[in-house]
Amino acid sequence: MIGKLRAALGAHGVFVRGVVCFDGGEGPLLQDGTPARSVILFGNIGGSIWEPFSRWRQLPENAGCRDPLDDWSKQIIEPIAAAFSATAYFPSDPPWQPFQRWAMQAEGLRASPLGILIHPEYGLWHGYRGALGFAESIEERGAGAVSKHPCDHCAEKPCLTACPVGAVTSAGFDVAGCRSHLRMDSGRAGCMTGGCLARNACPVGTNYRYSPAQLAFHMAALHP
Ligand code: B12
Ligand code: SF4
Ligand code: SF4
Repeated sequence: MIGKLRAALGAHGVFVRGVVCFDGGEGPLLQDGTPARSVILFGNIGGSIWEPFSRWRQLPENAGCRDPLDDWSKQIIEPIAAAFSATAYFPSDPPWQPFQRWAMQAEGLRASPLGILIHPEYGLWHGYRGALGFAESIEERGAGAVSKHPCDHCAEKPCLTACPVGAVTSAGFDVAGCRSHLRMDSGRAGCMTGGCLARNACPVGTNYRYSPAQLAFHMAALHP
């Protein structure tokens, strides 16, 4: 099944990111109200989704979408959910499913000071586009294999000094401080156009960094 999912989603730049198995009713609820025994996570690696998504977005029928990336993700993942008799979950749909907790279990990732999970190869340049829940356990060889945490080996930690308003600290991320800066002229000209300066400062996975157009898109989607 994993091979079929990889083939179906790969053309869209969406990758199978890992599998989580649950015991004792801990999984999210399936459509029939019973708890899932496993979840398969899907996401982008670097700018993998940007070209397929941008082509879709340029079609006249998609011009008026309010949340185009969420709509695109649903258009490609929901039919696959139906074909596999699975329940689809999406990161922006309330109630928020614990995508990051699942990714920590599935891929062995840990959080960076920014709040987003860091991958030893892709750095901060990856995200989650959806997940499928199943009534049965799915074994995936290699799941949870990543154990190295890049932040433990990063002596200078430039992400902690790059934010102009000090919103990224080792104690956590100051959402309100970040938001108020993004509303100012300096924030509009800086982070809103070129992306979060703290994220950009991270030396890990720079080959996977998003293009300027993708960075600006995500910032606008997050802080309309
Ligand atoms: C709410 C939310 C935010 C809020 C955070 C508010 C807060 N203080 O919690 C805001 C709007 C600030 C935010 C910002 C960003 N987010 Co956000 N966000 C979410 C969302 C929708 C829900 C998180 C949540 O509460 N989950 C519920 C709990 C139960 O799940 P959990 O996994 O157990 O909880 C984890 C999080 O709460 C996390 N956490 C705690 N505090 C913070 C703070 C921040 C900023 C983040 C990102 C996470 C985080 O720690 C928990 C780990 O166990 C998730 C999608 C999702 N469903 O997970 C995306 C998500 C976490 N965000 C993501 C991203 C990429 C971002 C941004 C970089 C977006 C951008 N600009 O491009 C920024 C990062 C900050 C910045 N410098 O701009 C990605 C992270 C991918 C990754 N590699 O880990 C996610 C998974 C969405 C996705 N489609 O992939 N985000
Ligand atoms: S700059 Fe260093 S501490 Fe900050 S996220 Fe990157 S690896 Fe982690
Ligand atoms: S987006 Fe800008 S203000 Fe917000 S945390 Fe990143 S660098 Fe700081």
